[in-house]
Amino acid sequence: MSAGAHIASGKVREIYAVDDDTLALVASDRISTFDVVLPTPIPDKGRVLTGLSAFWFARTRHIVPNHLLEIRGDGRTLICRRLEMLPIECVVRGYLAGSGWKDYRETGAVSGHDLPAGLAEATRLPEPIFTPATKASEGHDENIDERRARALCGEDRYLAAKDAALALYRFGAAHAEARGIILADTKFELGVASDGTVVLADEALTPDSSRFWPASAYQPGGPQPSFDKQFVRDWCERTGWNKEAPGPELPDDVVAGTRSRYVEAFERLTEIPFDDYLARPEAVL
Ligand code: Q0N
Repeated sequence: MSAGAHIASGKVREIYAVDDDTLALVASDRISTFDVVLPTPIPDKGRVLTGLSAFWFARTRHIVPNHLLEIRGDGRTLICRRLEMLPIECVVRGYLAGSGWKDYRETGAVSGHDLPAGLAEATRLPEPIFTPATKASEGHDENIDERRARALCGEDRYLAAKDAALALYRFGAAHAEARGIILADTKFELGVASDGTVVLADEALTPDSSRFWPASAYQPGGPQPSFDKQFVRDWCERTGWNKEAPGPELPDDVVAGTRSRYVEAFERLTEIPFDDYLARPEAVL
């Protein structure tokens, strides 16, 4: 790896400094479910997420510039431009799920968006909504209203981030829907370049930053199966695990089944054989 200081760790990714202006984002094969990182890796999961992110970065630069400079030959490392990060998570929801569904059920609104009464879980919203959240260093992000988000970012940066996030979601959701995948919601992180431009950072439109649902199973009125993680979740449920760390070791068939779901998401969305990506990661650019 490009030697350099370790800047940040997520549950499943690491960021290193390459130089003052440049970072290396490295995606591991770790998987988390029910908020716990499992002890068994899913081979190539980090490459699937890295390849998908790079694919979207290459195809959305007309919407908003992004931090990607280069994809490494290992398929799991993105070399990125260093930015001043905005202090909010830019979440866009096209469907009522997760904390959006929870907030709606409790209050009738999500991040200050009053929604029609009587919506069922997993309903498609009339229009996608921007539901910014705080960046919690531990525990769960909290949805915040537009006033708080604007105060945290500054007016101009907030509006640029909101417009970019909504346009990126619409682009990704339309692309995915045409390939049988519902992009229920997604989280973007944006930053500001030295010239003041708002720039897309982090990973984008991956199964780790989004809810991917198989369109073939879509049935509003309850929770939807996750395209990538349902197989792992179902197996974990059957073991009777209490969902506290440490999680269970996964058997080989669950590892293989989960890997093939990640690879299927990659191939459906990119229309590139995953083996071509492994041989030549720049194939997604
Ligand atoms: C940055 N994060 C949080 C681990 C990583 N381009 C950038 N410039 C400056 N800082 C960052 C980026 C990027 N990307 C982003 N920390 C620093 C991202 N976390 C999320 C969880 O996993």
